Amino acid sequence: MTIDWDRISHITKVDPAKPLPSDLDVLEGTDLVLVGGSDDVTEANTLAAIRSVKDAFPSMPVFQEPYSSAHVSKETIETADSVAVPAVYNGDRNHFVGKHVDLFTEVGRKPESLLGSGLPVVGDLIASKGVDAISELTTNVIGEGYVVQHLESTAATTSGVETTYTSEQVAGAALATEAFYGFPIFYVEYSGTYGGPEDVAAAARYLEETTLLYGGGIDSQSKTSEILAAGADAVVVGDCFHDDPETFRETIPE
Ligand code: 1GP
Repeated sequence: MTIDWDRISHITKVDPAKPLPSDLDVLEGTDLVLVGGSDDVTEANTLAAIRSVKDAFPSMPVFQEPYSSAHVSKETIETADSVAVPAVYNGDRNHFVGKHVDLFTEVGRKPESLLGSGLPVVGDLIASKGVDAISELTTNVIGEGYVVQHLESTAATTSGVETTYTSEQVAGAALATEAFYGFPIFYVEYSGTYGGPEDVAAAARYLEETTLLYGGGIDSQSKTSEILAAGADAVVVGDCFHDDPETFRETIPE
């Protein structure tokens, strides 16, 4: 599925470890669903959440956002429209390099039986289906440049974030994303609290090709509007989707 980012201004973050609201119709006004959380996520609950959303809204773009290669399988890659993997600029090394190498190592894993056989490095998939199968899979895996700006969040703890960035540094990370790393998404993450428009405005100055997302504490239409007016392409709404579907409806832009 090709995503037309110009048509996407509201994204729902569905935590696969939390129960879904009884009525999924609440998702009607959202433009894209990201399936991911920071606690108790598994490959199985991720797949179940992706399928529930796809069953209710077959044309809804659904991305998986894993925090470990253990959440990613051939099935999740094939069921989700994309697998968006966070690269946390202000996190520890594991969250900018380590987990990514783990993930791609997993995808192209060399089977035990071929070790030491003198054969070139081949993975399970290459062995069974050829190199094209690997490139098909990796096409659906994209990077998201992240800055995690709320130190009290689980996202900060799990990604080894000890200091937040100044708006100037956020702008620098945005520029690095656009001009150097080439991730298609830059994400200002305030998970659990509202961070206001400052970082978004700082980042937006440098982003032309890159999609700018903001998430954290969005619980009203005025917050959505403030963030979009500051230059974000879309807001990401998480907590209130699970906790308060009525408030969630109010976050959808008109
Ligand atoms: C979390 O950015 C998202 O990853 C959304 O944040 O849960 O605070 O809405 P909230």
